[in-house]
Amino acid sequence: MPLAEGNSSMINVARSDLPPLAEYLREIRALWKSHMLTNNGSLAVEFEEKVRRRLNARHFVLMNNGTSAIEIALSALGVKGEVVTTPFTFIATTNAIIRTGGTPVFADIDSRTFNVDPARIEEKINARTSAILAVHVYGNPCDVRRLESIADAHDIPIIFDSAHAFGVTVGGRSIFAYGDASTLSFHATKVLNSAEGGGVVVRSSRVARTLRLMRNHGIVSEDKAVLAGTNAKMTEFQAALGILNLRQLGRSIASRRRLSKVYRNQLAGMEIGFQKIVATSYNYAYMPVCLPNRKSRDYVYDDLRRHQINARKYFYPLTSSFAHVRATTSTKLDNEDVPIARDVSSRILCLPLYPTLTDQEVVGICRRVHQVLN
Ligand code: T4K
Repeated sequence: MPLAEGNSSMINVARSDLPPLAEYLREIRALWKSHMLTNNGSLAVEFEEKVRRRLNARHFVLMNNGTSAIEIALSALGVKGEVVTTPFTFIATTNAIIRTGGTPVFADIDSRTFNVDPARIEEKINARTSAILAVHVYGNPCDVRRLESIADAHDIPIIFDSAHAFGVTVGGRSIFAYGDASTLSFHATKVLNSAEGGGVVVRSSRVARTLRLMRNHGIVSEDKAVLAGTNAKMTEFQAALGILNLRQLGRSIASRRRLSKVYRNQLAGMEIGFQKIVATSYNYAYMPVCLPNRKSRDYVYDDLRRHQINARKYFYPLTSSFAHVRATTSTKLDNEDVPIARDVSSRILCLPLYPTLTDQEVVGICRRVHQVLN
């Protein structure tokens, strides 16, 4: 049975924003003259500067995706050894630590914000700790001040995986004003997308220089490379998409805000928990809900699937439970150590949320949830 009348197509958890095709063609037309498609072309430079200004950041280094951004940020900050982090995240966060030679050490999360709990982070810090890597889960800001002061007290860098958090502010300030580095993703499923893309915000000019070098093999001139970098450059086609999507971002977030409100109103009174949003200005990146238990979460997930609605269990399972992650951890890892993350992960479900979703579709999704739970 199609959910909304006249719309029998699949409803996915996300749907990429796209600008009008004619606008995109106009934006990329010059490429057919220049034939310069990548290697820090003019559209990439323009997109980088537009993002920097939008985030009010001192430095922003544009890259090819959010995963490279974390890996390169960790390398540029010289992170080696144990990295205290959250298991309630997309696997990219944890893999980036492992791929750069680090060892993830997992700290539990806060049951209301779903972000890593600073008190639990502090317990995990020891002489081998080289950094903190926290995630603004679903774009909801971490306790940035407390995490910064813990990092300062132990003289270690703090990196925020801000893949979900474009444009978010906390305490009236951009969340990108905090930390030694904040990484971004412009993946197709993100609030701001360039199909694939990402980058790193930093305050230090020295680190920004290193990031730029690392993004292009450490090349400084035709006959000189100075460090073992990689290729993390964005193409002109992606940058063009990013520029145009950035232009319509305000409208896109306004639609997300409206739809989130419809969800909250429709689901009110049910046995459903919502994330406690602590942002001053939020981007409504996801619509996570906590069902009463794992069984009901799975029932709702399966029922929605049968009705062509692809909600997603972000983030289940915890990254700490994957075998390749367990194999790298120095601490004897067991999810016993992160009981809140384990509980939230077993009950979480991200419902569809994207600007072109309609109010009627949201009402229909909530009606299904209601039917399953009652
Ligand atoms: N840190 C965090 C906290 C992250 O969440 C992520 C990525 C990263 C770091 C790494 O950033 P990137 O290296 O990816 O830039 C998706 C995304 O691929 C991933 O970017 C995202 N987090 C993660 C939470 O979700 P999947 O495997 O669930 O994606 P997929 O292909 O199932 O797509 C989900 C839905 O989105 C589809 O049902 C339809 C829609 N969609 C998908 C694509 C690919 C579109 O509308 N357009 C598209 O082009 O991982």
